[in-house]
Amino acid sequence: MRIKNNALRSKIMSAQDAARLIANGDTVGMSGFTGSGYPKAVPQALAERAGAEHAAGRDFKIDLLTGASTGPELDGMLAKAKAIGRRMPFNTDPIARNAINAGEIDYLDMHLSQLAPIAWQGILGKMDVAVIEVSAIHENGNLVPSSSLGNNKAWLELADKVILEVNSWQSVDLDGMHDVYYGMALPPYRVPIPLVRADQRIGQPHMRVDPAKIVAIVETDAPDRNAPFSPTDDTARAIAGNLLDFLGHEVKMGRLPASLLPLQSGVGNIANAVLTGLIDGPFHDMMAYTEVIQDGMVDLLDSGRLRMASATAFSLSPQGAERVNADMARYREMMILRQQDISNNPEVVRRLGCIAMNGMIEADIFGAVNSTRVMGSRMQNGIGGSGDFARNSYVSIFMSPSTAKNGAISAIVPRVAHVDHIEQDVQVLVTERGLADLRGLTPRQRARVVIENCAHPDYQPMLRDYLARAEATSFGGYSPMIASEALSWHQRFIETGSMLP
Ligand code: 0RQ
Repeated sequence: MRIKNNALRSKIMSAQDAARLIANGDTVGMSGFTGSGYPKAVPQALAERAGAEHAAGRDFKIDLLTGASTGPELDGMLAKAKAIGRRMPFNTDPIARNAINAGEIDYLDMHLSQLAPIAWQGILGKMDVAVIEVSAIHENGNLVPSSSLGNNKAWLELADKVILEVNSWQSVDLDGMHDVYYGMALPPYRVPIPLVRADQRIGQPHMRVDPAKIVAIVETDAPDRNAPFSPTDDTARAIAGNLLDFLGHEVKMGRLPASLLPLQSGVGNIANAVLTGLIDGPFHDMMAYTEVIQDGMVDLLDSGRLRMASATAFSLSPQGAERVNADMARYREMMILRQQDISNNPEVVRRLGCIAMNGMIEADIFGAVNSTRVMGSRMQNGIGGSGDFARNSYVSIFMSPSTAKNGAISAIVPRVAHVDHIEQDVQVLVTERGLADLRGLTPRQRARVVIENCAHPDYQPMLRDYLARAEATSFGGYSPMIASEALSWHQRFIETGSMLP
């Protein structure tokens, strides 16, 4: 039995009845981070309800706050039902993405560490309802989180009403994996977070909630989204190889310890390939202080190379989830899931000296990175945790294939069409062609290294030519540019379907 508190058992109801407790215009905080630990039944019932309200000619929309991305049963269904007004802080759902880009959803793309503090400041108004997935409820009313912790603690504290989904698909052995820290406060009462090692626990395993606020409990048995990874291709392997050579070189130079520093790894196939590559690398006794635990990180734990992974959520393939669920009691000894204002906390990331490894859409010759907006305007996903880590890490690495869309797009451009990470927050760029170590280089030096080491040969002559003309004609010589041409590659792609002339 997952719900051990008898008084709370009386609040069990259907998802449809629970969804009726959410009103048009409500601000709703839901659980969920990278497709794990999100509520599965109430959002679907809410989408049905929104459809019925709209059919009857009435408005029905909620403002939706989560940890990060969720699953098709949440973002997808609610977006399809046109039931989302404002959405933050991160989305990867394709239906919601289209609605965001069509201007139908007001999307706020935010640093993931900052949403809970901003909500606490009252900037987002009051939170009406929290809908939180848990894996169990203890006799004393404490909640065992499920496969993500995200902003759940904050939403439980801030919301007027709480709806819980108790999901029996989640392993009972998740109990004890989480570290919920109750010491956060807003300035001027904020104190140092007492975390000095990635493997340290500073809180308690369960979340607290005022039982009087719980208005509904819904029982579910549905799996997390768990998107499969594509098989690692040559490009991903080459990027991983370049990155691992760099890390090995840094150890040799005495700038990194042999066990490296806590690893942060973004999501996606390339990040996964890097983690898999580390299994055969020379590094032992590693730790991860990151956002998500993906399949590659589980492999790395099982190889014995990685000792401990701290994150806020799982982001596993279906096979990966099956494997971890079947052996959760063992993994619990090697994993800690924290709330995202701790997992991504700039103070902690800076103190631990994380090695940040994130994907990008494009970088420019000076090293500024666009992580979010295709051609400068179309939202892909969001900045996610990349900014939390990039600015504060010991070394900040961004990686991407050198081209996209079968070579029609260069990932190395004269100027990025949107800046998520300024050049000061980008120390290393990696593509399958090579690696640019930008530390200690001026903009003009950076430009040469980026073009020669990272750009695709189809685009190198164009980049060299642009730089030479910029150096000759630029208004200022510090970081040379030709303003009328800097974004012309993007414009050419928009007009012709290719950045190549
Ligand atoms: O488009 O889906 O239409 O095929 O972008 O690109 O190559 O599959 O790479 O999965 O690593 O994603 C930056 C989006 C990279 C990701 C980004 C197109 C490409 C494809 C995806 P299709 P790939 P990845 C921790 C850290 C921000 C959040 C973050 C991201 C699609 O890494 O969201 O870092 N980062 N979080 O074709 C046009 C280019 C392109 C391009 C790629 N230059 N121009 N399209 N694409 N480069 C995790 C969390 O925060 C939760």
